Amino acid sequence: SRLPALLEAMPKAELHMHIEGSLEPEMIFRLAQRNGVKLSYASVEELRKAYAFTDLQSFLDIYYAGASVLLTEQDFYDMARAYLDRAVADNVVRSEMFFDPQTHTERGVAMETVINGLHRACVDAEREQGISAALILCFLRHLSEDSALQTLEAALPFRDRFIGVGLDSSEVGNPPEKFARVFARCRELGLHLVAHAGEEGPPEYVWSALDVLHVERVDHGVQSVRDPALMQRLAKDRIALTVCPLSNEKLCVFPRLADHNIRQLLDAGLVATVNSDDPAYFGGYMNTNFTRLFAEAPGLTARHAYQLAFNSLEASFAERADKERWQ
Ligand code: ES4
Ligand code: ZN
Repeated sequence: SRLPALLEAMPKAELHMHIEGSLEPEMIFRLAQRNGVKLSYASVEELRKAYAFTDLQSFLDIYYAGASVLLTEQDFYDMARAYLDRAVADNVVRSEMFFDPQTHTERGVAMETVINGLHRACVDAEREQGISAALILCFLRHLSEDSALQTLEAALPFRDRFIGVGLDSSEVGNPPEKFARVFARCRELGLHLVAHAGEEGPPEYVWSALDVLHVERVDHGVQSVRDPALMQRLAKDRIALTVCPLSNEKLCVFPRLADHNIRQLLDAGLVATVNSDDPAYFGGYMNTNFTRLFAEAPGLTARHAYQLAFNSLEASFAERADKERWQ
């Protein structure tokens, strides 16, 4: 049987996607019009032409501009329902979606608007389409730890509507230890902990995500191959890496998809997974990440495909009974 058909049909979990990164240019323009928000791009085509990134920061500038059209609870609901529809089509049975409250609260949108819209989309998609969906609140690492602590306080009335916290945005110069206190507080609260580390940043940032923040998974983590002792640690503790192939290509973390190191990670016994990161910006959703990776990166086999899907379910924060049902 054909490998692409297997990749598409496998039940899988998505563990690393930013819901604001699922806003397609068409929806950005539709919401801008609905809300009377002025965009600095004249058309969908002009906006899409700006999606030529050289590094993480060049992407983030455009990503935050796109998110500025989100104002009402219905906007957040519509965005998340559109993504979850798309995930179901790719046989995603579980999705853990990142959201960036500070991107919205800094513009005057209430925390409750953000969380209620996203949560209602998760509940409705679960009921109508059977996908299991959960939310992970991310702190923006280019902002201060005090801002992160205030964000956590503002989100605590909705503690039952997110399962964990993460750390995203500009990595280099903003190491995990900058957020030691807020992560310690989240740990006391029993929240799951993840952080972006080793996307553009050095292996030292992966070490401090593990040893200072006590994260359960590392988002990206692909720079870990530069440190053999770190590779051993990740393998020994079965810390999952949520790898995003098309993202890494678009942000020039690897020159070409063919140069991606995910096979090296898998063959070293690490719990690597495949994810879409910001699918509207990076050229595709889950199945496109799988099919392009397997078409272009050398040496990936059906065994690797099975391992990646298995890893994604294993590394998810879903209930054990759900995991056993999916595997
Ligand atoms: C992100 Cl690819 C990536 N890296 C760090 N932060 C992000 N936020 C949205 N996408
Ligand atoms: Zn990410």
